[in-house]
Amino acid sequence: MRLLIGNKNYSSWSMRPWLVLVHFGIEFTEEILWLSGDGWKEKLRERSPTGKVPLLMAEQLLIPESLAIIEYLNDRFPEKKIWPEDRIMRARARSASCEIHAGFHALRNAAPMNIRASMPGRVDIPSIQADLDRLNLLLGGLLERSGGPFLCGDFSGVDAMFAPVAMRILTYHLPVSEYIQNWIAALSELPAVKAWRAAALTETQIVPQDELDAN
Ligand SMILES: N[C@@H](CCC(=O)N[C@@H](CS)C(=O)NCC(=O)O)C(=O)O
Repeated sequence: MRLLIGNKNYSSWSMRPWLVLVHFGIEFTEEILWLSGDGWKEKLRERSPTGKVPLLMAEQLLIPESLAIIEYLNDRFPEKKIWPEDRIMRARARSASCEIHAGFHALRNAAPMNIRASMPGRVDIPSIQADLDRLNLLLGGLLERSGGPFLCGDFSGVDAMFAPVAMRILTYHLPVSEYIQNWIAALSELPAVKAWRAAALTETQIVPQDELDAN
């Protein structure tokens, strides 16, 4: 099984299935396709049917889309319990995962993932306030119900789906509730998250469209 990903510093979508694979101890080979430099878009289109990463290659399948990859891993490795065991909790986890996959556009556009950067005050908070409010309500609700430390108790697919949001909160010092701050603290201690961030910090490539100060 191979996972094609983008730069660990920037590629928020790649981070999600990678965390699931690493955290749940599923063997795979990772391959990075840098999202900058001459002809990177063409190279990506040659490899990925959607022209995007992440892309999982497994059992003669090409599986694009982060959430679909996580669902495939859940089907193939049911013993790993990638989603919460409790059916009600699982429904909440999947619903929240779909919400971040399809929404939070203002937050995602205004605050691109850029792990190695520190840019407090660089994001116009009023322009993303509605997304921050929804985030506080959604994640706060999950954490309150589950009792934490992760969104549904133990680390699961929904934490992986929101992990890049945590990276954005850290980079731009976005104001969030204490519930979310505690969740980020727990997430930051997770070996898979530490490994991803450590690798991101070694990268030197620049993706200008994800650098707020380059725009
Ligand atoms: N909905 C997709 C989004 C994938 C995506 O947009 N990936 C970005 C990198 S983080 C990409 O490949 N961008 C290249 C491009 O848009 O040309 C998913 O969930 O995997």
